[in-house]
Amino acid sequence: MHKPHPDLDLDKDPRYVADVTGKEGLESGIAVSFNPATGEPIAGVKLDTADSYEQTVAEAQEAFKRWRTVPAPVRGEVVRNIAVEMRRLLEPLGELESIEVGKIRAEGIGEVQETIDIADYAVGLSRMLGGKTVPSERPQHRMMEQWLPLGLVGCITAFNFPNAVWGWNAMIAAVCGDVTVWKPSLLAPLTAIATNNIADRVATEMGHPGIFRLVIGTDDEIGERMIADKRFPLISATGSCNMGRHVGQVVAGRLGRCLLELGGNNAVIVDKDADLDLAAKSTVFGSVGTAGQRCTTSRRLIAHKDVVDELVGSMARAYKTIKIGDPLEDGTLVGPVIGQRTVDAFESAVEQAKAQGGEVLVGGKAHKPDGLGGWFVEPTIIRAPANNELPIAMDETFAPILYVFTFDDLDEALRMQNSVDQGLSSAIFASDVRTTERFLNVDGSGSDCGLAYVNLGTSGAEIGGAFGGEKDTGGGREAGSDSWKAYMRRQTCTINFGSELRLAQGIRFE
Ligand code: UN1
Repeated sequence: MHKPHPDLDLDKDPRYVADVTGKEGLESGIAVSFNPATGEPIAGVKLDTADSYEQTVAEAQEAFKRWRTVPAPVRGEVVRNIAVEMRRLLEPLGELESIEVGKIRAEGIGEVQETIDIADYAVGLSRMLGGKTVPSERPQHRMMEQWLPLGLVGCITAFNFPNAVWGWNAMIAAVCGDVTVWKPSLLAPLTAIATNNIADRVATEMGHPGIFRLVIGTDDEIGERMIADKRFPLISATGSCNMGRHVGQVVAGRLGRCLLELGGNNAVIVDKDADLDLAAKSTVFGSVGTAGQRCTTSRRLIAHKDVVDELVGSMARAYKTIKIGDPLEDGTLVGPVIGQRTVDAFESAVEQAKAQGGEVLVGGKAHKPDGLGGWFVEPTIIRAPANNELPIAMDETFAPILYVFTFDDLDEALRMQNSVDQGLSSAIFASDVRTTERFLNVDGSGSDCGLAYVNLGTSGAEIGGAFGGEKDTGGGREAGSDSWKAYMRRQTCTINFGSELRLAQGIRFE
């Protein structure tokens, strides 16, 4: 049986169910979290019901009325202490992620670091949530914008970033004066409970209980209720494009606001003058990191015909040395995928690619590391036929498959890169500034993605820049730049400090 790290206080949480067999269905009111490396149950969590959801949201509304009156820099002080506590618990929390979603240790810890980074960022932001003063056309008038707390933020997260994506939302929302109600993935509820409890405990000790709330349940029971609930002016949702399309429609139907961070189908272009060693190393991390389960994973490699063989050859050699196995063991670079459904999707994509003329250069099979009964696949490289037609590559398969295409002319490479429905992340490796500037062209004719990297891979964004993508990726921006504005309500204020009625547009009404 799993012994939760004592500092995480998981077993003190009333939702935590230590003894589970793994056979409990959701109808039992318990979601069982499985270790994807072993396939064994870790523990269960009690699901919310319609009644407990209602109570949580009602309490969150009360907490919001108090929290919004706290000055923003004082709210920042709460977030600062959350970051201190996250630093203390960095390792146990990162390891819990490894156990629950199969991230290798460095990536589990790296994810918690991302939450610490966003918390630090939010602390600074708490003193910078300013509006601007705009010149008025009328004498003795002042016009200005102010930013006000928005209310309850419904935060829906996926299994693959079970800590940081909440952090991007909750830390910014907190300094903005909002209350976050988090609906985590049922594949990673333990990380969610541990994470949320840290934030809630720190805030409560500082006299601000109830700013960070959790609702745990199925999409049908809790997710649908939340997205349709007018008490959430903002729903921030991360997940598949299909999920986002539905969330977007429901929230738009009640004229709420959505922040969507959906699928990616990210390409790396490698030109003939690129530093191939750098391109190879970066693309290996981009495609096999997190077992290919990042929205930013490199899924397509578009390489110049003069360098494709050398590049893919060195990547294939590197792939063969990658240790697949226990994510907590030293030296492992690829842990499990999240479950059997992912193994099935992986196998189906490989079969389709072969049927479409793709050639499997390395990998291509499900995998069983010694002594581990969980869900693993081999990192895979598949080369598209010479005509570059490989329809399966237009889909995002959430697994470590990299499809290789070849180009001769940069415009052709850009066309290929932009030809997918999603628009999250993109990268180019090249040495000629004319090539890289063509890729970043401010006229918009280069990469059509929300993230564009030069001489680095598609994944691994740092905090501070706005994160998100265009087209079917949903258009939302989180984690940096002016993304805080999504969590606030803008008010344009006009003040007449004279004693005459002056109408805009020069209208006289006498
Ligand atoms: C995700 O996969 O949903 O840029 C987020 C990255 C990470 C975030 C990924 N910082 O790869």
